[in-house]
Amino acid sequence: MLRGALIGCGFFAMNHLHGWKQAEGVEIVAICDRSPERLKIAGDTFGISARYSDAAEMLKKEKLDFVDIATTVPTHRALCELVASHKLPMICQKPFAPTLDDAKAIIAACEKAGVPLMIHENFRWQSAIRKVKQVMDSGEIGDVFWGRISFRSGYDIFSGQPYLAEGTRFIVDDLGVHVLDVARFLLGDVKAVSARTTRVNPNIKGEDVATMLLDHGAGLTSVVDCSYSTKQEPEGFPETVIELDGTKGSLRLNLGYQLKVTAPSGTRFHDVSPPLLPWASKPWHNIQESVALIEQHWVDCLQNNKEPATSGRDNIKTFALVEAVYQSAASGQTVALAPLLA
Ligand code: NAD
Ligand code: 89V
Repeated sequence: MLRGALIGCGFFAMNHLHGWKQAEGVEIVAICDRSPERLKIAGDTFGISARYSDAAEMLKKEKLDFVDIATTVPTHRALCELVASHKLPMICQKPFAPTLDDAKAIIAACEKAGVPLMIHENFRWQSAIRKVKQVMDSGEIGDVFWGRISFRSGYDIFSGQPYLAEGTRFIVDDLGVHVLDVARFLLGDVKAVSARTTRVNPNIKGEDVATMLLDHGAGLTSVVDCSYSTKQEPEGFPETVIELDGTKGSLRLNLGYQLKVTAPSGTRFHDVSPPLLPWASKPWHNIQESVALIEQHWVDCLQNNKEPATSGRDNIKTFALVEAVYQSAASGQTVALAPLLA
């Protein structure tokens, strides 16, 4: 049984703890949060008695196999470097780090310590998105030459995550990072990006609408678009809509988790709704399911010495895309990815 510790017991960490409880071969034996209230809620809800307000103290005292970091981004580098100094494998929530240089430093610290690093980039683990990948990989729609990955909503994200209203960067940093990762997962790495962003909601500091054109090379392009200012019926939160055109057919993942596949054999429909896990609640259940799946993947990777799908080395390519989008939106120019990853 792997022994894990969780740092950060806030809003989203409750999903981590439910996911860990459901996962096989793992137990969260200690938790840490600077806030006594958050520690008490998490500790009492999940029956965890080893509680710490200081991560350094927890790492000194506990016998652990890994650490799960679920704090917000300003703390990621310091906490990852601390965990690496104890030579422990770690998961770090998205977004990876405050800057690209910080993300590179985290990767370097983990490689120097010889420990695995997984970024908790969970959208690609949503079962509807995995079904899309499965259809693509079957070859029945042929070679995909165009895609659109879209997340548009008017959901009040700020009540659960108030810090999102405060940053000068918002939707690309917080949500776009997931949607850009889905684009990479389905269509491959990106060579260059061109983007435009704007702020519609006057009550927040950052941008809440973004439109991005990705060049995946070899003529394959995709459009990634995100909005938190879209009033629509039905409300789409938190679903990712996907359109793919291939040389033999096409695929549409529409709102309501309805997948339409057009292939040479005809058109068919699949309901790819995620399961409602016993601890989950709508409309968050697709995200909650993906948390459980990525955590089980981590256990599998640690037990079998495999590299996580969203390792630091993989996820920095998604994180660099976010930086490229902001650079392109600011300059109005197309931005190449290679220099950012050098
Ligand atoms: P939050 O503010 O509710 O929780 C963060 C917690 O970390 C707080 O309780 C805070 O006291 C604690 N904390 C901060 N620094 C600490 C430190 N040095 N030591 C110990 N505890 C510390 O934030 P949240 O909404 O839960 O978001 C946390 C992270 O999860 C963010 O990076 C966010 O982007 C990410 N997130 C991911 C998803 C997803 O689908 N992957 C969804 C929501 C949030
Ligand atoms: O990932 C996040 O931090 C969330 C959500 C998935 C809703 O975008 O804000």
